[in-house]
Amino acid sequence: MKRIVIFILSLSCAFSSVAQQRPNIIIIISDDHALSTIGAYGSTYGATPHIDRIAREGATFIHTFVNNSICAPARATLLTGKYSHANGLRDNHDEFDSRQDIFPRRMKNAGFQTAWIGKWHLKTYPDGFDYWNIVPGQGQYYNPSFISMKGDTTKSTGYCTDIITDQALQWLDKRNTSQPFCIVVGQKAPHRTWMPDLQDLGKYDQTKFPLPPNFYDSYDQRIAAKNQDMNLANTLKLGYDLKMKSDTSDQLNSATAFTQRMNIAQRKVWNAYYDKIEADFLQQKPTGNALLDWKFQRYMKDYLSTTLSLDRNVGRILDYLDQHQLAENTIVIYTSDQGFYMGEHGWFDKRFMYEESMHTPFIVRYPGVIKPGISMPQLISNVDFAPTLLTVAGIAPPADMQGRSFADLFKNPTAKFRDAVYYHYYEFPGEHSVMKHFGIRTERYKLIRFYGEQNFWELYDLKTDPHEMKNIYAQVKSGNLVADLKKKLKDLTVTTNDEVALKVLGDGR
Ligand code: SGN
Ligand code: CA
Repeated sequence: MKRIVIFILSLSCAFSSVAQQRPNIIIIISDDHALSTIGAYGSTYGATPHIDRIAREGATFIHTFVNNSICAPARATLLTGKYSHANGLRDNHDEFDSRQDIFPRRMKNAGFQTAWIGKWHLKTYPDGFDYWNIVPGQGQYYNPSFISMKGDTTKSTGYCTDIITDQALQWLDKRNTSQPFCIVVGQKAPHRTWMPDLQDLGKYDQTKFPLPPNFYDSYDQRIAAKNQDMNLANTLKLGYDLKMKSDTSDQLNSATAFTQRMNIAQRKVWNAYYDKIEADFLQQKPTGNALLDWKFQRYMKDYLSTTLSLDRNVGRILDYLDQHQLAENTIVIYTSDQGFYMGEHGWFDKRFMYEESMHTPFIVRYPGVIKPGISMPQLISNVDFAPTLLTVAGIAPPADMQGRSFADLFKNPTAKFRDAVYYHYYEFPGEHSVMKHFGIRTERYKLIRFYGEQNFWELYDLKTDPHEMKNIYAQVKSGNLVADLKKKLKDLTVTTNDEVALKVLGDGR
């Protein structure tokens, strides 16, 4: 008996010393964070010093793409390492089956302490975590509610980005320090309707934002782009989006809705700021392109102000790691569920396979493994995140995960990875009216197949046309380039077993 006890004790000591060596993992995933507004990706607006710090101390993957640029599907892919058609989450209306094989459950089973805090947005509750505390649906910016593991909902007081971070840090405080941990911090910001923290109101009031070069786009040769409902000119509302009380043009408008959840003190500061903006607007009465420019400027100010708190809270997490001697043995990842349009093509929102929304930030700090400050050019897909995370945790990814681990790139930053990434968007008809499409992006080209009521191809040469304004498909369709890209696309639909795409391609239309 004594011998057995000693054996078990020595085994558990061995396990815990292995556990000590395994890195902790923190994944901060924001919602709709456009690369164009992040310093590490070239933005000059100074909104992201702490995210930029992760980049300075780690690696910035400059070609990371999502396989379906919309929230819930991107989160399902992060969890499962599978494409939307394989994990069942094609659009925001689908329900996620949380009992399926997700990387955090594998980590939990291997001795990691796991948690998901903040925005989850998968309809069903999390399963397979040690701990979770999530905001319902999209969550609220002010005094947000949280759903606990017991299933009850509690309203908190304060600003959501702060509170989600508070909760993450509290969980870290209470965790069992004999185990490595993996925590996902799901921030709501900077999702529509871009409500900044009170302390950040007005921070960009002196900034005049230049229009993106393709702000005025006539959508020539691009039917789906022409038919969308996500443009600043018509879709973006003065009331609903830009908080102007005098806009009563649509049912959704309620500048009062913004302040509904606020307490008196919060509402007072909020109204004082926006009432002044509105008074100025009503005096100027801009029309035509001047009105469009005014909308663009306000959109940029609200959005960037919202990212100030997001970044500040990234800084709080980094500080916590420093103060608790955890920085050296913790991998920190900053990413977003997808990218966002900041006026490119005249748009906000995401969904399209064009660069601004398909592209997502992925910045990782891994002390002692990743050389600080490196820029990684390889094509990465968000389907690769889960197998990579398992690999760095010392767990073999299961064979049916469709993504591939890129953990080797951390040590060998010049190694080759993918030659193409795959994409498929399904939510049509739906909010913002973006037609269904799938396709591939290679280092230089992007081939897109729109299908459904209308069927057509688009092809972009990203080297000569980085803003994706010239669909060259009709010009070059019979050449070798298109034949090669179509073959690559077909191969990916076969290897990923995307039956819907295969059927569309099989139709030969
Ligand atoms: C909400 C937004 C949309 C946005 C979707 C999806 N409308 O419905 O503009 O495209 O979320 O966003 S809002 O009126 O509620 O703001 S996602 O990031 O969750 O996929
Ligand atoms: Ca999102």
